[in-house]
Amino acid sequence: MYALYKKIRNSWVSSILFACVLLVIFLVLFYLSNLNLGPSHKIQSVDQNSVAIDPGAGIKEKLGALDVSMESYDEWAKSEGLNSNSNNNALDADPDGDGLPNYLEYAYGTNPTKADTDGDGFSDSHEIQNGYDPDASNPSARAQVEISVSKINIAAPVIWSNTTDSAGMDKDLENGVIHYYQTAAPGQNGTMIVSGHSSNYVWAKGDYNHIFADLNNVAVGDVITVKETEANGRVLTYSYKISGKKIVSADDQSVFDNSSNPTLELTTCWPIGTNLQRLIVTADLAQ
Ligand SMILES: [Ca+2]
Ligand SMILES: [Ca+2]
Ligand SMILES: [Ca+2]
Repeated sequence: MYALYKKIRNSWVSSILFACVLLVIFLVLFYLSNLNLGPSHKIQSVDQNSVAIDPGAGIKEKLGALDVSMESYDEWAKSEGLNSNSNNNALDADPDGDGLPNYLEYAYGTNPTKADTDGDGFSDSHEIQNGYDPDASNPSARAQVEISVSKINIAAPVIWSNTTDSAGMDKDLENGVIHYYQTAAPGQNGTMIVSGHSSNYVWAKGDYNHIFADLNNVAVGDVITVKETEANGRVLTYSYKISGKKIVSADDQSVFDNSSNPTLELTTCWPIGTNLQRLIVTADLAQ
């Protein structure tokens, strides 16, 4: 009888021990499955083929507000053959009818009397609205974009990602943060989504594996600066003011809602070391 009791007891103890071991293994696997496996960009794919942008509408309205390094407007207008006595010389005139007023032709260094400055088949305004360089003959040339948040000492190149494929984005994230595929271009109406790592595998390549690790330390009112350099040397600087910060679930599709105003959204995986949620920081273009 005692032997039977002992056997049953032992089998109960063994079962409980076995269950505990299974539970520990499960917990370890669960933890590992969430640890660094989801690079920060791993938000679900989005269809934003129809980002509606009015030419120049998202860019600061006044030339004086544009932080562009260049010669004076009058000198430029003269060199471009705009007659100073005609209406064509006005800042908001559009003599070539390409949708870009002169002050934006000036800012981007494009030709105010030619709709397609670089002759690549796409008009100046079309290229700018879609984030292409309007003065580079290669039709797929992009401006160089950098993002900085001085509050948390971040500065990184923004890579124009051409895919929502995870492996492709991972590759792009080795070289900086990524401009999420088919979201708005800098300064333009719509939501420009920029994703970066808050953490990654210790063996992961690249210098930007923790670039957004301090993103939670920003506050409403802090400034995010986006600097865009065209191939012709024109530099345009946009200041976005942080308007909000939130944490959402990893599959929350509202992060892809497209604003009608120029908006910047920074995203990263959260909490650090997991891909369970996303930290989202939104900012509006300072006018
Ligand atoms: Ca024009
Ligand atoms: Ca033009
Ligand atoms: Ca063009």
